[in-house]
Amino acid sequence: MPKTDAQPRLHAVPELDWALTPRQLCDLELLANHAFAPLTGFMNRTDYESVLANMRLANGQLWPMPVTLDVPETFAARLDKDAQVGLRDAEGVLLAILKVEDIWRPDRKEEAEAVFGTTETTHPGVFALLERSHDHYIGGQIELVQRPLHYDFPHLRHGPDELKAEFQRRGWERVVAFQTRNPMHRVHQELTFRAAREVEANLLLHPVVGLTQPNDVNHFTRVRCYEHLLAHYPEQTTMLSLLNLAMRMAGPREALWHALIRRNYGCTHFIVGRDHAGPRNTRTGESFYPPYAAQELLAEHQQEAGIEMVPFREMKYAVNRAQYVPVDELQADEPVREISGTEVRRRLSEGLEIPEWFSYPEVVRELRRTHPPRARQGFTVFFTGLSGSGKSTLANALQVKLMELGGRQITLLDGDIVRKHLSSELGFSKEHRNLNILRIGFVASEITKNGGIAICAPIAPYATTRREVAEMIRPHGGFIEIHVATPLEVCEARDRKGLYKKARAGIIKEFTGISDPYEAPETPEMTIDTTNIAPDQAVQKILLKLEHLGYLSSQSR
Ligand code: PPS
Repeated sequence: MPKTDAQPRLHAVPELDWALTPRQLCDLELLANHAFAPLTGFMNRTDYESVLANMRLANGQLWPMPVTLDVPETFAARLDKDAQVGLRDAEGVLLAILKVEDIWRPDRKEEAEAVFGTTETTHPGVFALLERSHDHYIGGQIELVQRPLHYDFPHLRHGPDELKAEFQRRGWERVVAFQTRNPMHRVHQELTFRAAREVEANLLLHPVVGLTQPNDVNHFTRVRCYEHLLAHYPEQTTMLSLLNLAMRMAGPREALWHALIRRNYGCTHFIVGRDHAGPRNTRTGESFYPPYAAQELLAEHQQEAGIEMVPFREMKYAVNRAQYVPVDELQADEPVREISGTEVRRRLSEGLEIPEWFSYPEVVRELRRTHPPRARQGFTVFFTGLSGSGKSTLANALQVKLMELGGRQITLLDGDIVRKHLSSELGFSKEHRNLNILRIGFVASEITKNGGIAICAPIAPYATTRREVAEMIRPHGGFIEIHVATPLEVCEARDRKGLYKKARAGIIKEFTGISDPYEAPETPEMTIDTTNIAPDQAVQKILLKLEHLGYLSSQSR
């Protein structure tokens, strides 16, 4: 059982406090428990620049990933060198004190290029860096006051010292670690078996439970799945431990980083597969990194890293042998079966069979508990478009139609309703609009999570904010974006509220489409121009779409 520091040590009272973001909180934990050794704090500028340029700290030690503390300019401006900053969790608990060595404004595009090899914000790590992180970094040593507390799965959380002691207690000298952010199925079990056998080592299943990709299966579900799978490993040979890492999805650099972290946990070997920690470009569907780039980088550095890579080859289920076989050991034309991650999600969402050769029934059952078929999931229909485009009319008509079908709880979050009940103090500056949309997103995600239907109809003019809303909702259910693309001329000619006239006269400032931008969605689920279509016809189209996507059950048709 991991220790908790019940008696915080005495420490100086920090001059300023910083509430850590979820990413920073994960980083702090791994800095404090030495999983990020040789780092002893958030990076200063020299180390940061050296890591970007050479994958090494300024003293030459191998380290591929920036570990920085980002803060807004307003906060940075209040700091002097040598200031002490209290690092607190979301509840305000003081976890550590940062002794500031450096305060600087990084070139985050340069960082994206160096670490991720791209500045494309369709890359989740680049998006987090360029669109979600603050524009100043503060670096310095940290003094731990209290370890971050975890209430979930405490029996499976170990720091490096605890894990090393556990290996020693079990007499494990050679340990091969398996990293994952996904549920594990039989193919993963087979490849971990083979890896352990190949290098004659014990096996550590070391899944990441900190921050992974927004649409990943949540770690609570995954850990229950891993526990079921563990029962299928020979006792005494395999161990499960959770790693509270915030992944960056940086492909090759990330793989090397993962290996160094596992070395710090006392592992001697590390499994690296195809496209390790490489995300797909959501626009093109292509991987950001060549499939074996991670293995190549690790092969180059493994000796210096002090941990040996076990590269694994792709495996497929050979039907006639009733077992998984590496693809290069398959006979020509040998019949194989495979089910991709996307196909697993489709089968779960449609309530279809997932065969036993692919996954153990207990694991599938666990996944089904959190991923019921779409017809039993909540969803959000998110209309976006100019004022007067017909969003509210469609949203109202859709609500009524869904109520007529019956059996579902529906909430309408129309632009005007929200501005009255949730955002009455907000105006129409970019900042206020974003706040307004994020509030709508928060409420809609709660409704979706609890199996309800949220219909939102704000203007929502900015693409990145809409994306953020989608990311808040998608892990919990459906997010259907509908662009009400009625042209500006038509909206202006309608001018039901007389606002366009006022906007043209300059009486209303920052008016969307006139004196403020509207960024049209690039890939909405539907586009509806209400110029020549009656609301009930448009709503029929939406209902068909929802049915096609599987969100309306056959009983409610
Ligand atoms: S936003 O950008 O999404 O926060 O806007 P939203 O909350 O949907 O706006 C709600 C209604 O506010 C009226 N209104 C304005 N719209 C755009 N720009 C400016 N400056 C503005 N001032 C007031 C407008 O009638 C919006 O309602 P709809 O239903 O879209 O016409």
